[in-house]
Amino acid sequence: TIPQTQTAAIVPAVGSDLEIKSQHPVKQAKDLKPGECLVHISHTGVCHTDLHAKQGDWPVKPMNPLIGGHEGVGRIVAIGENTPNSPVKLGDRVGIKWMADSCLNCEFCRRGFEMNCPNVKLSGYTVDGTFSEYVVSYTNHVTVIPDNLDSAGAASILCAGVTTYKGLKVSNTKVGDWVALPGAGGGLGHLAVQYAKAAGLKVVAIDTGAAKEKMVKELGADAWVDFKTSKDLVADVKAATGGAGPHAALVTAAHKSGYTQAIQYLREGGTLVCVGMPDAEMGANAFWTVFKSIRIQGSYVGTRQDAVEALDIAAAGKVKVIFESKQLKDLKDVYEDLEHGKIAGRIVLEVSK
Ligand code: 8ID
Ligand code: ZN
Repeated sequence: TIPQTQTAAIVPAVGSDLEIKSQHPVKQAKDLKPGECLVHISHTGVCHTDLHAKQGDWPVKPMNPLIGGHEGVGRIVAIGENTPNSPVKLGDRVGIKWMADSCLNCEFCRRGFEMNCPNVKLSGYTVDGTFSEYVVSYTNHVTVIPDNLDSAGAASILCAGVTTYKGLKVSNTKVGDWVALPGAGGGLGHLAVQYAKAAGLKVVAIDTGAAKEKMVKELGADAWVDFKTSKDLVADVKAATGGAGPHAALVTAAHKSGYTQAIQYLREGGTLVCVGMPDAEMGANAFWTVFKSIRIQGSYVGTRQDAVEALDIAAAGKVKVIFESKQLKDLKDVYEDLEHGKIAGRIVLEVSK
């Protein structure tokens, strides 16, 4: 049975403090529209994007009041009446990603740019997200979780995993190439390290602090550069790759400094994949971008298919989310730690049993 109320973490207004409400209403089965499903969330990851949403520091503003969260896993407990050809059924264990829904019929959806659909719904941004026990989602876009992947471990694949997997797909690299990963010790970055190794790439991990260094080395990074202690980061990254610089850089740093140096250390003909989203200029010099034939490529989450593939690779044991478990009520502290770069890997919240 579906309760009338639930616990949810709510941002009442842009930039204001988070409130944990225990009496938040649950949308009942009879009120679901066709194509909607109600998911009972067991686990959700916390992404730096959720912090951007809480702070309202992006040029595209979130709705408020807002329930954030877009790395959720749970069971479908209801499906809207008159939902045609639902690809999922009651009881299925599914994931909710940033892209909660898209029309599937416009030019962008047809071309595999679902995230750019003019009618896209963004979980935890333009529709309520996974920081609540029950969330309304959409049958066409929820992702079935492979049986041999546990929910806590699967959650962060839905954003951090999909996004870095897709970013590497568009990085124009092949087996044996070097990729630099500024932000390697964070939620996205530590999965980028693993997807890159699974793809046969050599990795220069760039981040700061002993905990992140230890983690990325254990995950297979071939070289490490600490961006805070390095005296000449560009020289150190080039040296790590035998002098010529990496073939690609996938930037998941949430600060523009992660971008500025990438153009400088990239190898001629290299690709800069932009994933981290500070609202800032990234400082690409026109002369060097041309002179070195650099390609600059934005990469925004991934499609439904990218989500299936990213989960399959995790289910095959090639990629594992490194996370610490916390509760929904701890979300405030998690945001603080994220803001100060204190989290190596991810935090995954246990929302319900
Ligand atoms: O679709 C997308 N493109 C997408 C999807 C999901 C998230 C983009 N994002 C964005 C988020 O909105 C955020 O801006 O990617 C960024 C990173 O998200 P995250 O991995 O969830 O954040 P984190 O766990 O805080 O990791 C960021 C890491 O960057 C390091 C920090 O130390 C931290 O470990 N870092 C920073 I800040 N500046 C750096 C620098 N100059 C740096 N590492 C290397 N060099
Ligand atoms: Zn995210």
